[in-house]
Amino acid sequence: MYTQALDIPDPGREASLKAVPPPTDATQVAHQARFDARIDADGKIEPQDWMPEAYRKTLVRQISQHAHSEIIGMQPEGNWISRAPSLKRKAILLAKVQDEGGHGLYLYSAGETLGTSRDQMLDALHTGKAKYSSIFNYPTLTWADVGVIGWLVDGAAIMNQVPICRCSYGPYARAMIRICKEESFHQRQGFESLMAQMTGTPAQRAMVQDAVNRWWWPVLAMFGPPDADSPNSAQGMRWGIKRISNDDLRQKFVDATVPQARILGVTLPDPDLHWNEARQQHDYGAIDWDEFWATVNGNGPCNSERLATRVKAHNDGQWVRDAALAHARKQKQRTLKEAA
Ligand code: FAQ
Repeated sequence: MYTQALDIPDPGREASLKAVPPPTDATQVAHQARFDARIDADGKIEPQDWMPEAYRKTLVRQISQHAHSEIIGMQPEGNWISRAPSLKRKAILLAKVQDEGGHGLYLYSAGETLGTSRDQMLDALHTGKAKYSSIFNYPTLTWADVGVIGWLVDGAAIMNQVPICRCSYGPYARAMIRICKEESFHQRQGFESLMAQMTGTPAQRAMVQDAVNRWWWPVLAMFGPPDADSPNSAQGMRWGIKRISNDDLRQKFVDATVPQARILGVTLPDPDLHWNEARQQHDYGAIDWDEFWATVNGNGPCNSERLATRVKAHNDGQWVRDAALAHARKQKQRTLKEAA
């Protein structure tokens, strides 16, 4: 269902590639030719390989935004760890939130292979210069929100991330393989939790429906702006970083989710959502892009709370980093002394 077997070619996209300055001297031209040939042959670029500066910059942007999304994404569900309704649900939720922290670590490590330090990436997050996914600026009001995040947010994340397992940059592609396996468990546990709630009382069913109503549209927006308004897509696809466009992934997600909603017994809050026999896909209603951009630009329901929590956690953890560095220094000195 969350397949990567879909590259949707669009020759028109070549025309809108971002202006990337061509190399000038002969060595650079040869490097560029080798790089282009490897991309055209669907090969991998590794950290030690020559790469255009714009490719490196794009990867640092996307990988660090992705890492930031994973660690900020721990907060909405983390809020519910102390209030999970049973020991079993608490253990599952703890494991899931820890997984998201782990995804952040793999991704910051992948970002570091491009020559940018974790401190630099975190500084960009903490000073509000770097983006993270819009979806994590929405509140988790009830326990049902935790299930809906697993079902819909992780479902959307897998749809977007499975194709990145085939990204042209080796360390990012390899990190995504494990991340996608874990996201798959996250999606299933969310669906299973909602299934349990939907077989409960009318109040529990109403709580699930209310959560679905609040999350559906922000989840659709999570795939990014429409292709026509996506400045990075054409170049990202030319470089094999992005394999499937924002709109095509969004469509695949809607088509995969409608039957799941039917099994759960919830209604997706879109009167325009229906099967289009001619297209063999679902039509769906208009996304509120003003709300999306307001959230991306810092004015969503929880942006300031999320960032403040993150900065506080970082500052509170300073003593741990200091202690680890002091210990490493001592160990190094001891090794040098022994060798002398
Ligand atoms: N939120 O030209 P495009 C998860 C920005 S992880 C905020 O289309 P691109 C796991 C975009 O950065 C979720 N900003 O850009 C989890 C760009 O701005 P810039 C994160 C957004 O890069 C689950 C501008 O709009 N996943 O959920 C968003 O080609 C549960 C124009 O956009 C990833 O990061 C947005 N939703 O495509 C954790 C996956 N969409 O940078 C906890 C990797 C767009 O030029 C609990 N990333 N923007 O200033 C990608 O696939 C891509 O970067 C896209 C955006 C598809 C997000």
